[in-house]
Amino acid sequence: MFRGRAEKKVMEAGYEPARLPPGQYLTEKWPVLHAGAIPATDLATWDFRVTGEVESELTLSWDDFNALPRTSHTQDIHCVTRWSRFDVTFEGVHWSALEELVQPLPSARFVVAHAEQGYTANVPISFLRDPLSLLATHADGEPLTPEHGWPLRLVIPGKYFWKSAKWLRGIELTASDRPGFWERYGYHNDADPFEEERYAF
Ligand SMILES: Nc1nc2c(c(=O)[nH]1)N[C@H]1C(S)=C(S)[C@@H](COP(=O)(O)O)O[C@H]1N2
Ligand SMILES: [Mo]
Repeated sequence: MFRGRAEKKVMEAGYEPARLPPGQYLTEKWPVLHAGAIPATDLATWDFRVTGEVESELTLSWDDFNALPRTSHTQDIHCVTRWSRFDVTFEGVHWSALEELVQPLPSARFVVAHAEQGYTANVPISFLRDPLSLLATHADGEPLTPEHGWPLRLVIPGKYFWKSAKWLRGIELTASDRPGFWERYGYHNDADPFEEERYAF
């Protein structure tokens, strides 16, 4: 069976070649990618909001957020610019802890993640409920660095990494799907790396 150079490298590193989505290459380093500048964050004024199709909207301070139950898990990340990194361990709060507090309405079917400076990303609510999703404060055992989204980033499994908003400030539940920042620029709404859903056209 033909294997390209990227797959060969994955095998040489001791992984199943099928673990690498088509058109991607494996990187050991963790590249930094975002639009705009790294925001300056003051934890004293930072807050996190859950809004939209919920029984009760919620605003949490940094201390409130860190009092929520925590979990961690390991997964692969895939950027649409073609790098993939395997086995990144994220630690933070799972959406289920927030869902209990806000109680989504039956109309809540989609999510808009809101980050600093107006960055947004949209997913169906099922991706937030996925056991591998996370509102992450740590990666690989350390607090997130500013360039990787400190103090809080979203981690959405099974999608290109642009859905995983860095510098996350809120989750909005919506009844209908609303394209986020990259989706409005022509990136694919569904963004499944194994289907190579890179661009909408
Ligand atoms: N707030 C914000 N989050 C963002 C982005 C961005 O521009 N702004 N870029 C996305 C893209 S395209 C990728 S690949 C990942 C990169 O995360 P990293 O820099 O931690 O690797 O962040 C995503 N989250
Ligand atoms: Mo990306």
